[in-house]
Amino acid sequence: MFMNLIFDRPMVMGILNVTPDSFSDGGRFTELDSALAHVEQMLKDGVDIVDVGGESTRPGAMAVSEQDEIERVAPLVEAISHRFDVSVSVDTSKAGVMRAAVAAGADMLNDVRALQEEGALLAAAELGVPVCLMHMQGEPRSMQIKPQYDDVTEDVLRFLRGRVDACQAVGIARDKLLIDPGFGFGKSLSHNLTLLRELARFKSLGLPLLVGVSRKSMIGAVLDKPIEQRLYGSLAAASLALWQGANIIRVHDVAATKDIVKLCQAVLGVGLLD
Ligand code: 8Y7
Repeated sequence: MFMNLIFDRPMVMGILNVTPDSFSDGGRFTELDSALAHVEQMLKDGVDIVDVGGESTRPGAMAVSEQDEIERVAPLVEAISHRFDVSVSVDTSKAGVMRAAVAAGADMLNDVRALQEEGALLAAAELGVPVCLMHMQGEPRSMQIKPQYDDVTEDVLRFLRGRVDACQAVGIARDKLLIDPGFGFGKSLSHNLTLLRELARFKSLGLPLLVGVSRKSMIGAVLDKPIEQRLYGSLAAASLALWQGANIIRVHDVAATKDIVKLCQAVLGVGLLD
């Protein structure tokens, strides 16, 4: 289903969170049902890719077992890919989840650990689907404690170049890769703002660029606003990213983002990848 990574226009990736339900049996059906209703709404709003995640990677979050993650993600991926004509991305770092997700119909992998977990490189190479390599300093549990860089953009670029090389070394074709500087993942406010200001430098890798800033703390810190009041700030940040060549914007608010993508696209015209 995935359009073989032709980025002639910027795309919107809608975030679908699979929240674990405290009700063991009864909860499952409503959980799946409300997730599918959310996908349906995102499709009406013009979403291009739905990103399904079974592990919380929010700052301070705890790890989830592979089995739990598979049980959360696989049935949902299967239901979405059977029911809807949309590309499905799975947000995971675990080789077993990657295999189960692609078997269930996932079109793309989104790994905040850039395939550094045991067996992940090999799994991605075997599965042959596109993979987004994201930069993170540290682990979610502790990454915001004291992030440090010599030159944040240069350091993140060097890391991503290294991961692209590691992928190519195990036979993952370059045209299957996307990169993402990982806003908010082991970065201070000033690191995040610098990365956004210098985002165009990531185009030097010649790979599609994915950006996720939706409702993140960097927006909250600048505006001094809680999560539910960060939409306008998120749209401004997404516009700045699009202006510098971002190819996919990962967001909660699909309809609003679709408007600014169209606007940016109209101003930029063709040639968004270079
Ligand atoms: C990102 C992400 C999250 C991001 C990519 C949140 C899973 C935190 N952020 N994946 N995931 N890029 N590629 O606030 O920025 O959505 S989770």
